[in-house]
Amino acid sequence: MLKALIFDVDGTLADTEGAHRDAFNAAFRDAGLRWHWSEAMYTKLLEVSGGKERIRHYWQLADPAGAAAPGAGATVAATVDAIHALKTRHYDRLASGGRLGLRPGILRLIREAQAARLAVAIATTTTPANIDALLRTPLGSDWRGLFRAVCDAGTAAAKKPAPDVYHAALAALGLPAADCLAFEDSANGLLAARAAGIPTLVTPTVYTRGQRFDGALLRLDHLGEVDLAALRRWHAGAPMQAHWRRP
Ligand code: XBP
Ligand code: MG
Repeated sequence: MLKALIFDVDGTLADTEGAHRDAFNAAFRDAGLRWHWSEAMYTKLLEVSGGKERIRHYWQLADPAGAAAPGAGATVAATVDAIHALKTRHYDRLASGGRLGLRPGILRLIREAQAARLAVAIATTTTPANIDALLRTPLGSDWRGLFRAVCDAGTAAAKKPAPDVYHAALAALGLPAADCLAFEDSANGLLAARAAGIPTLVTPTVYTRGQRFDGALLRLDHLGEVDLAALRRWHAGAPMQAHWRRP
């Protein structure tokens, strides 16, 4: 029986990757780097989960010698950490204050789950700071109270597609995978949830819609809010169709 909904954050709760991309590019400018991630490049780089991992991956591609010995006595890890800290500050500016609204249907689904006494949890690759920047306005400063468990980059070292963060969520919920439903936007997220045995529903974004979602329970444009056309059809006697499309 369904007892919990487990949500990914970036791309699922909200369409955030455009803001992440802007934050990365602002950090590169602050750091005096001539790096710039276009939408097309970022779409490819998103195959690497984790902002720090993504920076390091790009650096090795763009400047192998520099990525091996950054110079001035700095280590690669310290340089990546410094760039990522700049990026996180920019992301907070871009995501806070409700600038990135929740995706269609998310708030409704969370409220309905609460009313039906289902547990709701988060399993994400991103940082606690980024989750707070995104949710503190649309869900309120006490947003953590809505979730039975919040598992993030601080919970599991191994990033998606590793299942670690979903295993942590199942342990925190005290539920078997079969009693849960995961919501994801990316192939890495689907692979992670499926590796943990959790039935998964995907709602891709413009950054992930070209990826493969084999094994998804259902692929949806979004989690649905009826629109006027649907209401008109319903008023004319048609059954109320959610915006749900079989893969
Ligand atoms: C998506 C990610 C994150 C974000 C950037 O996380 O892979 O790395 O792209 O955030 P999710 P950080 O699992 O929520 O889809 O820079 O904090 O990693
Ligand atoms: Mg995601």
